[in-house]
Amino acid sequence: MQPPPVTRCGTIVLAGRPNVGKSTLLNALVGTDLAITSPKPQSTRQPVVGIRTEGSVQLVVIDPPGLLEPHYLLQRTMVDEAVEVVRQADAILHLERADETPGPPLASLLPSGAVGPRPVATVVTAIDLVEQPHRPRSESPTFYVNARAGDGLGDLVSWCAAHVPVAPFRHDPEDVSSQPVRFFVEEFVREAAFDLLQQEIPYSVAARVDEFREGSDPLYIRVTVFVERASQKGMVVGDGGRTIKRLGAAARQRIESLLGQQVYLDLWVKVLPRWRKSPELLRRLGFRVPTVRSP
Ligand SMILES: Nc1nc2c(ncn2[C@@H]2O[C@H](COP(=O)(O)OP(=O)(O)OP(=O)(O)O)[C@@H](O)[C@H]2O)c(=O)[nH]1
Ligand SMILES: [Mg+2]
Repeated sequence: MQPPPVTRCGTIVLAGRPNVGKSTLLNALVGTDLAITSPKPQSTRQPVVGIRTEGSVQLVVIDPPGLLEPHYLLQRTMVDEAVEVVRQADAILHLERADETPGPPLASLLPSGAVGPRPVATVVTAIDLVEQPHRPRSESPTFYVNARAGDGLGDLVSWCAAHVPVAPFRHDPEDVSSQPVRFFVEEFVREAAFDLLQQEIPYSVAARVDEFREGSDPLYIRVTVFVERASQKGMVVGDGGRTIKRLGAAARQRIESLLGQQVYLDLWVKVLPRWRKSPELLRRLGFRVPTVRSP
C-alpha cells in the first residue's frame, strides 16, 4: 500500500485596517472575484472564505472586515468577527497600503493576546500606486503586491504554504468557497450599492435573499434591499426606478458570472429603521451580535 500523499491545509487570515486591499487580495489568491471590493472603506461586513488549492496545499483564506474603533453596533459585530477569525487562523497576513504612511503595528489593532504565537507576515498592497513603497515598521517577513493585477503573489503563497500544518484537505479541491451562493448574492447586491450610491447610503444598505427557486431557468432570486430611512428608499429606487434597475443589472452580472447561469434578480426595497444599531434586526440580517460587550 502506498502511504497517503502528504498534504498541507490551514487557514490564513488577511488582517488590517479598512480599505487596505484585503478583499482584492483574497480574490487574487483564489483567482475568482468572490469578495466585494470598493474604494469606499468598510465594504466587507462579514468574513469571506476563499479556498486556494494548488498541488498538495490547500489554503483557506479568510477576508474579515477591517479592524477599526467601533462607533455603533454593526461596527462592533464587524470587529468582533474579524478578531475571532484572527484568533483562529494558522497564520496571519497583516496588510498595509503602499500609498499610505506606515500604519500602527498589528497588535495595536487587536485586543491583547489575539495575535498569540502565530506566524505573521506583512503584505504591502497597491505597490502599483507608488514609485517606491515604504518599509513597514514591523520586523516580520514582508511581501509587496499589486493584488489588482495579481503581481507579487508567488513568494507570498509559498510563505503561506510553509505556515499551514500538514493536514488533509478540508474542502473539495475544485471549491473556491465554503459559503453558500445566497451569501454572495447578498454581497453582490451590496457591492452594486457601494458602486452606485453616494455618501451614507451604501452604509445603510443591507440585502437579504428571500427566495431562491432552485432549478428555475433563468434562476429566480428575490432579494430585499433594506435601507434605514424613507428618503434613502427614494434614492435607491431612483427616478422611475432607474437606480434600482442599474443596481439590479450590476448585481445580476456578478451573480451570473459566479454561477455560470442566467439569473432573474427581483429586488424589493424596504425601510428598516436604524437596523445598524439594533441587536434584533442585526441578528435577523445574519450578523453574530455579541451578547456581552467584549473588551
Ligand atoms: N491600484 C491598486 N488598487 C488596489 C490594490 N488592492 C486594492 N486596491 C483598491 O483599494 C480599494 C480597497 O480595496 P478592498 O479590497 O475593497 O479593501 P478592503 O481592505 O477589503 O476594505 P474593507 O473591506 O472596506 O475593509 C479598492 O478600490 C481596490 O480596488 C492594488 O494592489 N492596486
Ligand atoms: Mg473588504
